[in-house]
Amino acid sequence: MKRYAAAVVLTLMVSLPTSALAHFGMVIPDTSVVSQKTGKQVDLALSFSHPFEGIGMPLEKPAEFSVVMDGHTQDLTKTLTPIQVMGHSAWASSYAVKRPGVYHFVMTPTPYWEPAEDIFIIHYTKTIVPAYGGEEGWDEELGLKTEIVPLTRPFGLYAGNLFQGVVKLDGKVVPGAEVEVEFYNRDGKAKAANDYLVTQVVKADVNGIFSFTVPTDGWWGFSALNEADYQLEAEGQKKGVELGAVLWVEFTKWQG
Ligand SMILES: [Cu+2]
Repeated sequence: MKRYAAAVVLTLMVSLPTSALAHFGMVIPDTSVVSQKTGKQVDLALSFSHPFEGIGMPLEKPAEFSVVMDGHTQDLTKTLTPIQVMGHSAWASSYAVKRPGVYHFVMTPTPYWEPAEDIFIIHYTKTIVPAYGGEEGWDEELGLKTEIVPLTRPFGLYAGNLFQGVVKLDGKVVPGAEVEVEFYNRDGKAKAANDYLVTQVVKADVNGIFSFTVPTDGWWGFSALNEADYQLEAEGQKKGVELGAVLWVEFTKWQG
């Protein structure tokens, strides 16, 4: 019996893809740019998922969901309604954009207890949507606990563009920060020839700056991971907390 159990554990370890560990907070709007053509309404889906593999996890109602424009924050937490994303509980919000500008949508989830990794996970997740030609403020730092501040304008991007950002934790740059990158494989058409191709990894330089060339069109998530300087309690014990700074960016196919 014992040998059988050991064999089962070994099999699980061997077959568990490395990517099974790459969770991503997700904030995905139905349009990456608001214009007269799209109309003023932006519908957003908030989830906690494995975006390439299409495997969902339950997302409790976020502690906060807000939109920041030109330094002003508007709390949208009350607008959240339950939906399903990848077969798990997720949240929807809707926002009417009335003025030109750059709108930063930010989700602060409640801590997610992950027994498989023996840690809590909190992914501060944002996406940045410009409206009616507005462009000021795309590089704004919001002052989140941890945050990717874009160095490349995070909209109006082509597939094949280089994307750069700065990883910040408590307002300070994080030299050598690890950034996981994953494609939102919404229609499931993308296939990974091996597990390393599900989640790609880059490291920030000494100034906390990371660079990634995006190979194809669609939504791409960048997730900078750091360990919190505090612990939370689970199963009667103090446990570590993984803080993720996640940014979702859409890249568009070249036309012509
Ligand atoms: Cu997971």
